[in-house]
Amino acid sequence: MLTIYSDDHHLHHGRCELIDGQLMPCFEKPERADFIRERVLARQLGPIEPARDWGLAPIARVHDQGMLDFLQGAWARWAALGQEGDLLPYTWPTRTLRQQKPDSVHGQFGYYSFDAGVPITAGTWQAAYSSAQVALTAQHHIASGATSAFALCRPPGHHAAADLMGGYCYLNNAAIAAQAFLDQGYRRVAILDVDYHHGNGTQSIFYERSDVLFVSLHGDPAIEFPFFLGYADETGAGAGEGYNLNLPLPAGSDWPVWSAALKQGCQAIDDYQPEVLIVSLGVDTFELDPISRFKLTSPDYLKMGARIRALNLPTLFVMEGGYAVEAIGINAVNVLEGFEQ
Ligand code: Q9C
Ligand code: ZN
Repeated sequence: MLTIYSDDHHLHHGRCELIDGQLMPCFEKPERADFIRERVLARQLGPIEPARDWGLAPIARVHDQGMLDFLQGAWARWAALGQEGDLLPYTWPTRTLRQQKPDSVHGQFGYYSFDAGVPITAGTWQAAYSSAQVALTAQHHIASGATSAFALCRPPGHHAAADLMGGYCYLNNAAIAAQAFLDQGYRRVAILDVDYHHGNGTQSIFYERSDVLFVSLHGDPAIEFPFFLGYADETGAGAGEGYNLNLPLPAGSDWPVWSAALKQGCQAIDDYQPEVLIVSLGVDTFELDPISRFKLTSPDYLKMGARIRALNLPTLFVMEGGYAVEAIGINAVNVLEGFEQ
């Protein structure tokens, strides 16, 4: 399988996030993609090619121009104020507050984010832009006839909505790729999100549309991030009614529980008869993941890949989460190897 990769992800390295009342080093760090790349090489999965530059237009097909302008320009505005530490949002326009964009960089960051897990550093825009180009380059290979491709994206994307960043995500790589397929003439795209966390951004982008089926397996939002979306009764709206399937699972879910939900999700995808499948590939379902509560083992990821292959669809894998860095390469590449066998 072909892997698309850009070194630009190193340009994004946030310092800290707030967890359990403590400032901790960011879990979403450059080593994640480095370990995956090393595993792709070690297992001889296939060639690794650089991203091509498809410009901003395919990104702007999904994201709000105001948010893109903010993300692109935020660091320069912050640095012009004499600041050097990471830019982090800390106030949001929630209930009782006005839903309008303020003038200041902090006010605008709150306007375009839903949590504090999105540090902006000097290189964040370039890294996020290149991550989207990685997804678009892999998308191009599939549209050109490849049956599979791996977009080794970092930073991840599935929590990012059209005009909101959050959950370590800035640009929604999977959604940008899905929209690119549609803009190139595809009529039905399925997205299977296997990251431990609900893909709230992806869901929201396509919630009222029938041309993208979104299926997500994730920790029950009643007890898990992102808390405010991802429940089973979210089935789509308007023209999108029936094209959103959430499969929330309890803490402690292991392969028997998880794979039963995968079977249900795959049935829905099969029924939809898509022309292409995008897998939002998070491996934070791993038993040793430091911020998650599922119990998948490394061999389980081989079975996951095999089950996805049985859908018999051209398949674009887009990297999302996974924070047990020593195992992230093994687990992510196991999915790809399980798919190929
Ligand atoms: N105490 C992705 O996997 N915060 N994002 C968790 C745990 C947010 C995860 C805090 C987790 C976001 C792409
Ligand atoms: Zn996740």
